[in-house]
Amino acid sequence: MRTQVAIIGAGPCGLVLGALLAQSGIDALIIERKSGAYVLGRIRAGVLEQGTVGILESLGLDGRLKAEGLSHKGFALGFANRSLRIDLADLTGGKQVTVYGQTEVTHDLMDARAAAGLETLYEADGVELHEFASSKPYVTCKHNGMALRIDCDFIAGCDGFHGVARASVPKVALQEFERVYPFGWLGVLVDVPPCDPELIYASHERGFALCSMRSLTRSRYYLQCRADEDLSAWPDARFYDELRRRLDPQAAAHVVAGPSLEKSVAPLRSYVAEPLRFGRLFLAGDAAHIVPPTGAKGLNLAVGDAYYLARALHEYYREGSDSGINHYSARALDRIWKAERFSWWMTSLLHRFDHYTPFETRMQAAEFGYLEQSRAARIVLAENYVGLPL
Ligand code: FAS
Ligand code: PHB
Repeated sequence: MRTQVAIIGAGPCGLVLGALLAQSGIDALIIERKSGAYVLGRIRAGVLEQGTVGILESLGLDGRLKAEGLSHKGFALGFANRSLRIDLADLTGGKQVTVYGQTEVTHDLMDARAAAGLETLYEADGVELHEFASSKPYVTCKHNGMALRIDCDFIAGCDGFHGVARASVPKVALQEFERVYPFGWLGVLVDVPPCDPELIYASHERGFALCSMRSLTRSRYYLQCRADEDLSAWPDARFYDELRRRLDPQAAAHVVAGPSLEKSVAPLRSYVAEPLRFGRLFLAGDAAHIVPPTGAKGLNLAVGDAYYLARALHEYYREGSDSGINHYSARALDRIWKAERFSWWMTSLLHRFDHYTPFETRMQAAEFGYLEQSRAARIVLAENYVGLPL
């Protein structure tokens, strides 16, 4: 087979990249390890930045998003039995975020790709990357029992943190930055109305809790837990009891218990690989970086990388310029590190760290007190939360 760009991974990064390249008339084949149903079955992000919505709009993929997405102009921070509303619209000159699950974004992207007759190889086994240091890279895999070779001009590694793309780069060529947090998030998806119309990020001495949602009838709750938490020790009843203990009384009183549709533990880490280009191979999305979900940046960063890489490849194919592909890594990393900073800051502020000294615990309280007192501090939080400019 032959394509111009071989995209590894049909998550949001690979699918957005494929859609943007198609808009530029650039041929791209997506090669995905799992089935489409499996990809859709993963419950992940829930909050879209305005820039992400803009990119989906530019692709004509905002129909369902506009009909079903929830516009959120603020959220609450809870700390030591105090609550502080972060008024995003007021603090950012009118910007907001949209609550619309990653599952729905992926669904919309998949449907559009299929409708456009663009090919995705699902359930591709043994994907391997070859010769990406040369001008003639190629990908091999097994699909429907057949051994395939896909010759291409470029390979986009959009295959997530545990993918094959970054793993194909010689370790000596990579510089890796990582912080693994000493806890995880126990997440529950449940068909009950949210306990509050807006998200609540609650810091409590028992641990962090997040009240989010997917719609006005479907809630998404998270509890800070051990990184190696045993799911079987968390029947629904225990989850709701613990959630209520970490929330302010009013929010706690509005938590409706219901049978969980999904329950999982996600580890938290900050991670960046540098650089993001190796000859004809580019890394994008979780293949290149991971943020703790506290700042709701993971999905949005992945879409931002896809936007930058698509622009670079458009310049290469349509304008005959190498400038974009030569600057992709530095340009994407500049935005990635700022999102890493914000996600690390919000995680450090809101979570309970067993190893914290009394001094560090006082620093958390002072940080929250400063947010209460300073509009400037709230503006900094708000402009990062709604998303820095692309
Ligand atoms: P993805 O991991 O989504 O997609 C990569 C794709 O590549 C997958 O479909 C995978 O099957 C495929 N792949 C992997 N190896 C391959 C191979 N060898 N060959 C072919 N294909 C291969 N972000 C938030 O903002 N908020 C959240 O609440 C949140 N919760 C999360 C919970 C979990 C458990 C995880 C793991 C992540 C969460 N994230 C969250 C982050 C998440 O949304 C990612 O940022 C987002 O999925 C990134 O998209 P991609 O870069 O496309 O990577
Ligand atoms: C979610 O709804 O899954 C969600 C929302 C906000 C976050 C993290 C996760 O910061």
